Amino acid sequence: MARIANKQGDKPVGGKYRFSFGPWNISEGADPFGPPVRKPVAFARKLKVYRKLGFTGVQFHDDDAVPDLDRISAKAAVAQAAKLGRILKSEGLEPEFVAPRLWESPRTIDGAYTSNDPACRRYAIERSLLAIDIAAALGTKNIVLWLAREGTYIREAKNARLAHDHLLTAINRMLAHHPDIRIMIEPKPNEPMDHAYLPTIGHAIAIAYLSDDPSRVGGLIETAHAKLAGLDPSDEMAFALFHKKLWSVHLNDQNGLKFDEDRNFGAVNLREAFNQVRVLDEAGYGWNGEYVGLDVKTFRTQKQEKETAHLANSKRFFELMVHKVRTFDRKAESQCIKARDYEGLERLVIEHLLGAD
Ligand code: 3MF
Ligand code: MG
Repeated sequence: MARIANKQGDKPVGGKYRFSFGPWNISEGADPFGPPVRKPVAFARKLKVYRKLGFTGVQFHDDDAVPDLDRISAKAAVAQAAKLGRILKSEGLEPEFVAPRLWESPRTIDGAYTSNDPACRRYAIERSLLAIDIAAALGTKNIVLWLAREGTYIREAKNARLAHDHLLTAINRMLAHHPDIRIMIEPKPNEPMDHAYLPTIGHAIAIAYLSDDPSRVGGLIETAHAKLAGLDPSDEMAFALFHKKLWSVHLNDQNGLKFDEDRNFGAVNLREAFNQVRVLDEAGYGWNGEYVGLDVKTFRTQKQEKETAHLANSKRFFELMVHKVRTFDRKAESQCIKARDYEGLERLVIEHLLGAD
């Protein structure tokens, strides 16, 4: 088995953040109620956008990297991925991760790893092993599992205890397939499922410790997903950081408990954005090569000409927030904490965010 060449993690980047997104973040505006409203942008053209917007990391679904994956041979898929890896290099880009897309095939209708049909479960694992081969050929060791269809609409339809055993089996098969790959679970509590398995980072980390190699199973936290679970995203991140298992983030924002909005980072709740950046910056997130991923989508109402503005904007909001975090008066903060003057602390934070200090 060829070793994966890229050495993410070897080069501290000195507190300077590196940014990534996936091709799905330049979207055509389709939603469940209507067709696309913007013209598709060819993948090669999307790649040209990255550097222009100041991004260097590319996130992939397996079939973003190798289209029609289920219809070509594994050998052809790997060759195509290797070619794409060379293109990325020539564009000055790096693949951040590959995520097996396990939510579109007819064989994943009833779930992928947790399908009630053993043949469908086998398909899901085989496809995931191929995604690992694609990742290796592209030059990344990171595999993301967004467990889109693992869960139920009809609670009695699956044995939830057994479903977790199936998830663990799948994770262990992936770990055994390549000695370098590591798995990042991206928890999400609902949508498309009514209730998803592994809905929070706590669930993800619990299963990581049960796996055959806990050091290679961690998480990716998305702001909107944590908020959909009714949780504070910065506390979710802090929990994963405490376990040294926050290996990527999907920063964005979410306006309450509704469909997954993927709004611009910080656009809904500045204070929550402040606290996410604060937790990340304090913990040295990024020093081991982790990317700041922005899983943001522009609205359906956006015209084609500015269809990438949300990416540049979210990156800018993040950077401005880094400045806010680093210029926060820590001395005044600790005085407030020492005196248990939490009204004073609140005033300090809000005045700082409003630029009144
Ligand atoms: C769904 C998501 C996904 C994942 C992506 C990579 C389309 O809510 O956030 O974005 O991030 O599949 O895991
Ligand atoms: Mg995401």
